[in-house]
Amino acid sequence: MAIDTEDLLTRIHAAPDLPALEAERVSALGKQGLITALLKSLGKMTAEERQAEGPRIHQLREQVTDAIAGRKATLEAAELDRKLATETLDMTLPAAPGSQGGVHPVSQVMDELAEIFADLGFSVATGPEIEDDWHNFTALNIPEDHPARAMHDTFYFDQTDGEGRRMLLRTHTSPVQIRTMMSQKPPIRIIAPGRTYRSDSDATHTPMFHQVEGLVIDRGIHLGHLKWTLETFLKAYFERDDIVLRLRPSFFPFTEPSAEVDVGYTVQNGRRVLGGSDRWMELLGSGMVHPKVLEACGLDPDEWQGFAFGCGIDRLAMLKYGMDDLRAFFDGDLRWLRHYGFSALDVPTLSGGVGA
Ligand code: 2NM
Repeated sequence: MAIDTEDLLTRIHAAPDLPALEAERVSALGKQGLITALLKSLGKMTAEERQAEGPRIHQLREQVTDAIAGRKATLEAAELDRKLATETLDMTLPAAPGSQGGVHPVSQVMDELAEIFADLGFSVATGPEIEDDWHNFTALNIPEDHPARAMHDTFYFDQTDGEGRRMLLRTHTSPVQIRTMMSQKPPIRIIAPGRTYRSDSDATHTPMFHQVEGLVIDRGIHLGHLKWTLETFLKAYFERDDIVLRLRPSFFPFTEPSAEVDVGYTVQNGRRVLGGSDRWMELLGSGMVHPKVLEACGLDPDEWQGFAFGCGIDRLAMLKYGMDDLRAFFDGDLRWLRHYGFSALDVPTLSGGVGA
């Protein structure tokens, strides 16, 4: 059986694309291929014939195999060049007018919080939503038999982590503060916004909700710093100078003393309008970080003090933008989103309208 080697190699080098090259490979080296047939013919030859033909056929196979590999590399490189040249995205193009999509009110409020607190020297800290019970409860001085740990409030996982710790969906963003205190040296000024989870569902509770907590650790920190910080934050957030706060004694395991923070409001045309001190509504929880929490994080309570606070972001959004049903936040109803959503191009800066 004769084979025109020159012709075969020319066809391989001229293969216009990968499928054409593959067809050449099959016709030469496939099960029914010419070179495969030559190799099979070796078995029927005499010893002398085989000695003469064997090396020639094997060399031919090697030559063709190399030619195919070389052509394949060339075609693939050309294909990549073509893609790089044609599949471009011009990042300088303006957004299409009337483009779909927008910023959810919760994201908008998170952006506003980051802006306002950045002006006060706070950075944004984040952490895992799947936590272990040490970071979520124990380090926060929440006792083993505390009702918040109960199965009916906390979503637990069946599995434990590698070290046998019980895993759960964080019930607040406080574990982020714990992780920050353990990994950074004071002074610390952070806010921790994010998703939190509790097994609770009715008109005013969704199983997933958003919280922002704040933490300041430094020397000589006291309740006065806490009250000023919250006042300054709320004045900027609600864009009103007449925000009045009232601190009521309360109890949290992780703060001592603890205070619930009420904000004054009036009712105008059936709507709550923040400002003044006509009526009060509870808005935040707060307090001085408990010495046991500081100690759990390796901080000496005689040297370092701090305050912390927390509140619901969904609640903050409802109050500022006048929504009345929490559940609508997570329904994904396009009409609601278009009505209450924000433009993706609307950057929330204090100078751009949000805040003082
Ligand atoms: C609140 C109310 C009061 C709080 C305390 C801490 C930590 F980690 F520093 F101990 N983080 N967050 C805290 C204090 C949270 O939310 C209603």
